[in-house]
Amino acid sequence: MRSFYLVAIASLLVASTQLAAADQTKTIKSADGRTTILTWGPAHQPPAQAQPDFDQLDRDGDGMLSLVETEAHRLLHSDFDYADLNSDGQLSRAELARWVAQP
Ligand SMILES: [Ca+2]
Ligand SMILES: [Ca+2]
Repeated sequence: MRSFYLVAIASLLVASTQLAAADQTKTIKSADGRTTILTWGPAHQPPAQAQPDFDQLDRDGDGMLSLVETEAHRLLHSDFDYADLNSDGQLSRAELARWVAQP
């Protein structure tokens, strides 16, 4: 009997967790025919990516980061042209530090 209660409580916990994590939607129709759809739920945040480690990314050890070397850090790679302040096709430590310090 005790195990039945434990299973029941565990099932309720799982169900309530799934309910809390799901987005909820409510449709409201006004008298003038307009429709408003409200959606709420937990904020969707992209997974955080660690700060780029210059020495780890600099695979050939030449002291600069090429576009190919930044492929390991998706955000830096997509922002490469912006981070490459002097547009020489390479990121120096100073350019990377400046990019990391950007808000
Ligand atoms: Ca390099
Ligand atoms: Ca550069």
